Amino acid sequence: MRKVRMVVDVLGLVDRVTLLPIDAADPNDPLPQQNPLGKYPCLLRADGTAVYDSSVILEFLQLVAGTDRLLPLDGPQRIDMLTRTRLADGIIDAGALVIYEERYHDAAMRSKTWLEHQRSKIGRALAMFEAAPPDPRRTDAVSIGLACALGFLDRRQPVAWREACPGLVHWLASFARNEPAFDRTRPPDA
Ligand SMILES: N[C@@H](CCC(=O)N[C@@H](CS)C(=O)NCC(=O)O)C(=O)O
Repeated sequence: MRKVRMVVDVLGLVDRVTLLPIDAADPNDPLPQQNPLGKYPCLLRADGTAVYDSSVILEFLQLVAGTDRLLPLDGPQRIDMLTRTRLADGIIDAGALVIYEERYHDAAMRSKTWLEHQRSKIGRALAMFEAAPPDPRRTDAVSIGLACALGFLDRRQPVAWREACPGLVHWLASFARNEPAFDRTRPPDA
């Protein structure tokens, strides 16, 4: 997942992390043995133990890098930032449910109500970020999470967000100018 690749990049850990391909559709893929939920990203430590999900991996990588520059280790700001990181992650989670519904159900079997339910979550979360975007000059857990969520929406198109959120269009362009790790971690098909 791009968020973890960005965290690895901005914390200067590229030489210490090996990316392994996964195939979620392959029953012999080792991922479900590492993370019983069968979800990625999943980080394997040197001793073979697994760390997931992406937010926990971010905290682990901060510890490894000996910094708190992406997320404060304590204090009220930590709670605000964690909440906003979950809001950004939730955009991807709801977007993935839209995509899975469209991928795994024929058109006649799809639930319009379910799709609308998930799209409304994305819409409300985007509206909240549109009203109060992070500082695009700062790279932290929230801005990384939001940039990756918007990149995901651009790539997979579960909703058309750009027309509805001109402020976030501008925010993403500014953030990408300030943080080159965003472009460096662009998926090959994006
Ligand atoms: N909130 C989790 C989301 C993880 C997630 O849903 N990953 C997707 C890929 S983006 C996945 O593993 N999908 C396969 C599946 O759910 O079986 C995180 O941030 O790590």
